Amino acid sequence: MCGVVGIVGRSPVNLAIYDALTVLQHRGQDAAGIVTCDGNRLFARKKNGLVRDVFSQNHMIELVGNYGLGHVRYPTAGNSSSLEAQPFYVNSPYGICLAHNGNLTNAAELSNMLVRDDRRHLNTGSDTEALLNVFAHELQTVDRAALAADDIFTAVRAVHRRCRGGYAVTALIVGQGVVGFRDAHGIRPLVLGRRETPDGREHMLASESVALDTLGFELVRDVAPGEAIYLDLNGRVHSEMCAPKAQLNPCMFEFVYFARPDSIIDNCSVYKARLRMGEKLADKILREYPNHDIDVVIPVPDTSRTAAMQVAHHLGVKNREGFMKNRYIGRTFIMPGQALRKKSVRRKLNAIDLEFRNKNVLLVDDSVVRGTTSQQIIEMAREAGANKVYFASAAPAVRYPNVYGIDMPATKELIAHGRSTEEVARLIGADWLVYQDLEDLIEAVGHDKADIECFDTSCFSGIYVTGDVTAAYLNRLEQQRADTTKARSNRQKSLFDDDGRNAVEAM
Ligand code: PIN
Repeated sequence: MCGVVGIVGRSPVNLAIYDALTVLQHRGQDAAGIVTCDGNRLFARKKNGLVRDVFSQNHMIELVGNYGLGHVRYPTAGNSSSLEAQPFYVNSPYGICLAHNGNLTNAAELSNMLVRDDRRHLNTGSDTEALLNVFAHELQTVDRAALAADDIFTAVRAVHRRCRGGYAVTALIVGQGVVGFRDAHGIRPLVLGRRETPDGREHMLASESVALDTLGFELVRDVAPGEAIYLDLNGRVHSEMCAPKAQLNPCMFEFVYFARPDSIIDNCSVYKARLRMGEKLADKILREYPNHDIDVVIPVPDTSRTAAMQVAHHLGVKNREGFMKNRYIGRTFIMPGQALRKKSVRRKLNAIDLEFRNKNVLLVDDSVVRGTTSQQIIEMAREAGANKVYFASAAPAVRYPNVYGIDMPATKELIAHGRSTEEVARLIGADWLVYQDLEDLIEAVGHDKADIECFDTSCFSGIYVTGDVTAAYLNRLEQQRADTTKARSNRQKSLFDDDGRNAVEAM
């Protein structure tokens, strides 16, 4: 997962983009980048690391210009080199930069075609570079110095024809403005906002509405699936539907875990959706265990707190904080000659024994992916003196790989793949385990807005809304993910290993 932002302002946009990236930091902690444009010159800074570490005062001073883009990266298979930090740039035509959240499922075929037929040069294995080159190639056919909105929309139409998968994109065209578009299934989120300034109206495109709130932009609306928005340098907004048969299928995992609870995605409050997930989960617990003996509900920090609160309320039992998170956890130093330390939840979380001693506790987490966190948490609860330890997941069992931009482990590492709920409960050491039902999750999220008819629920259901995900593609992905896991564990063997709050690790 990644976060994107694009702003056309009336004064320098560097600080606004920086602030937006810090608010979107939860969407990716691997690399950050900003590109700004002043007249015909582009200014850029991008590097691996957190936003606060990538940009110094000096870098910020150099990012001049009234329009620009920003990106935070969450590494997906094979792109954690700083060469692949975004935004990407091509000098022809016009000078185009592009930042992308998502994953193209036909990146390999697309890259071959770009090199073989379109004579484009690709320098990395990144699908973002492929997407940018498709966009640039299509704009190349325009035979005039200044682009019209229609020229841009024609190029976006071609992008939708050629690219498959989930993508939310912001692009900057030198001398023209900023363009944003979302794939025809609306899998990845993108919102449009505006604010009035003494110098005139400014517009912003961002992955999540929380970035707009923080900067004093009002949320205008979500970019529709298949729609393109072009923000020109005179403060005008042009928009057009660029994909036939577009239909909204937002990614369910945004609501379950990734998005900030204070964001509104496709007109649905993430916070409210998580409250309803808690209510539905409580109903299921009552159905399956009408005579339960739970004394206390304890969330696994942080995401699950909202759902856990409602689980407790609906069960009519106490809701307590039982685990404290170390907010300042830093690197894991591995000294020469020492054995590699197992990544441990204990470095991050500490149990408040009093809340567990002699009690039957229900632990609530947003999801169970590998099951390693759940297993360690349950062990900690028992060591803290819990009598019985039950576990509830606000999401259904994760059994299939995500191909639309969420970096999940290889299928065989998903604890629920090919296993029943009872088998998973046994493996993680729970007295019993309850997963949210998929229909309940869909109702919990779809509640606010009747026109979200469908979701991308692939990692729970194995159904891929783009219809192009073949067994061969999944096999290739499995291989890549297994290689990435291997490469990561080799990286950990190096002397200094960055161990910040990393979503990859959390998954
Ligand atoms: C982490 C949210 N959440 C915790 C991410 C762990 C699955 N994991 C998904 C649970 S946070 S595991 O609250 O945002 O920090 O099942 O793969 O071990």
